[in-house]
Amino acid sequence: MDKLIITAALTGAEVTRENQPNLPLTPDEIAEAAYQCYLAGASIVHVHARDAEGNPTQSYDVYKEIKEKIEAKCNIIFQPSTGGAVWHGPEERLQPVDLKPEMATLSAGTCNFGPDVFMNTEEYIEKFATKMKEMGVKPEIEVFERGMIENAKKLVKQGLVETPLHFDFVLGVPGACPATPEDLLYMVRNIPEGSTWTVAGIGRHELPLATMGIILGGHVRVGFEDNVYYGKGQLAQSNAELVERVVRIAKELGREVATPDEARRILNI
Ligand code: KMH
Ligand code: ZN
Repeated sequence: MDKLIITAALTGAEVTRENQPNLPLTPDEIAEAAYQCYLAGASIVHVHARDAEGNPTQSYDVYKEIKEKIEAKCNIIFQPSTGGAVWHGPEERLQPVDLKPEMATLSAGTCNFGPDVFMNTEEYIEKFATKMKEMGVKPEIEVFERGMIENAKKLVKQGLVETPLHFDFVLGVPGACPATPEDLLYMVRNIPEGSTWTVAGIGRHELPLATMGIILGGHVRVGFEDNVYYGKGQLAQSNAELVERVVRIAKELGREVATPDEARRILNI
């Protein structure tokens, strides 16, 4: 079994300081949170930028500042979001890909997202994949519903993404696929052979699905984007605290944790 890649999803687009007082928002805060997660054992950092008011932005300049600040501290893999917030348009969302990051997210279909719709038409998906291919960016294929795996397979047939694919199963978003163990197994059984995958359970599902990911040979994403709690009614102190817990569980279960360079080798980047 490969070593465990832990992704820290630090900020997201939906979480606010009201939900989580220690949410990193500014480039300095995001870079410091990334560094603390790196020290804790994360090898990828999934980044959503915020503007000066703390609102989600897909601004090239803000992502550039964050990327440079993280790179000045450590060699964690920088993975910007191209999902942004539900109201961002496709051109806006694609901006961080111009930074030629090692990875970026590629959402593989449309779904309900709480009261909203997270729009990823066939046209968007192909456009995003094409741009990432042009820029040499490894896509992490975000799967919120089972059919999105088929959309990813179509991209392979079209030559728009290279194999082996890397998936992130985001399970438990209200309005999309639930986060039961059966749901995760169903996803894992339907991806192309040789693919790698990570799992991000939303809210209280984060820890049980992370544990499943460790056992099944997948990888794990945790962080305030997905879950702001450490336990029922108890807010986590930091993103790093959530990473540290995954590292402890992995050790107890006999799974070693990957460094960023080991993660690069596992993901072929
Ligand atoms: N904020 C969600 C609507 C991604 O980062 O690629 C989309 C999202 C996915 O978070
Ligand atoms: Zn995200």
